[in-house]
Amino acid sequence: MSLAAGPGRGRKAESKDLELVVDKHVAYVQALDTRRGELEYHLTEHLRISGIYWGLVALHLLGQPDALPRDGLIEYVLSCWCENGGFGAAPGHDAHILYTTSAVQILAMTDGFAELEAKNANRKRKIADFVAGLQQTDGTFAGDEWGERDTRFMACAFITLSLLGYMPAQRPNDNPVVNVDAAVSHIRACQNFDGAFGLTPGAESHSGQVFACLAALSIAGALDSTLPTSAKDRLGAWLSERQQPSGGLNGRPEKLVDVCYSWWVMSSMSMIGRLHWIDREKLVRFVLECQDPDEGGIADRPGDMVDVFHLCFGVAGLSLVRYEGLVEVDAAYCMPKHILDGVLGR
Ligand code: GRG
Repeated sequence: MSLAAGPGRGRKAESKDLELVVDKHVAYVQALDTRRGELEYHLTEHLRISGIYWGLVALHLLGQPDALPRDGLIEYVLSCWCENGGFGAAPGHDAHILYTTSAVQILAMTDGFAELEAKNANRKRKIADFVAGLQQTDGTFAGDEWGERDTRFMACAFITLSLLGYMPAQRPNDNPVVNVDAAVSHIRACQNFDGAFGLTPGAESHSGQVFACLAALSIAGALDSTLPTSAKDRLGAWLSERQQPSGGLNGRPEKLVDVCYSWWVMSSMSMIGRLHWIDREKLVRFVLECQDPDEGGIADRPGDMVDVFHLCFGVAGLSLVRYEGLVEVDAAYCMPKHILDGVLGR
């Protein structure tokens, strides 16, 4: 649905007098790049390309995919390319899998793969080689040449490879040797007695890691074989306990609620088919309470400073629970579903 809206118009109030201030959020994202005089702009340079991904996802889901100039986005992404095949967070920064994933997601959302390959027809393959080269013998992925490992990087690897068409199942005869079975075995080893997943085997369960593991399993086509119904029930029970009396969700027991868990928890619930195990109305109300109704943007909790990370994951969480008028999001990729249908040919 298009959002041809006048200034300040919000989405139909779903939660008593609260409404999603769509136009304010769009204007908030558009203004981010004009704040170069502010200290915060420079302090966040180390994650700039992910910031662009968060803003672009929010715009797409809000129904305003063209609110940032396409050519400028693609030019910026290409300026973050590194000779080793990955992307850094900003021009001149070292390549890392986190920023490589954001770069490829932006290119997918802007239909920019032709521009990526315009100067060098092998760039997709070079990115795939960079990602594959980060896999370790135990199936884990390092984030960069320095070797830190984390289940997040597996999700990044599979998101990136699949968007480029380089998962082994997509291109069996021309593949940069990724061992999907070893990765899946490692994810299984990260599952805890409570049904949830941690950063490494034995590490505390955290809903962000649950998302990362389920996204990787889902893209690898191994979700159902890894999690039978009883395992989904146990995980779903742990995830449902993340909802607190305020309606917001936390990432693990005894921690504060945070809007971003409307994504990490709810996308996980979606992937295991248990979205309805959360009180939707209370969650929607909590997310709407975290908006800045005047300037746009969403904060972690009501009254806090807004930022584009929480805007992205707040809006994406609302999309998962089918908030009226939002474009449908894909739970494993955190990108518009219709774009993935095109890129993945599904
Ligand atoms: C495509 C969306 C997308 C992601 C790619 C990077 C990644 C794969 C997944 C990240 C998953 C993750 C670990 C999310 C959690 C982020 C977060 C808010 C961590 C905060 O952790 P703590 O310990 O906070 O600081 P708590 O709330 O536990 O106190």
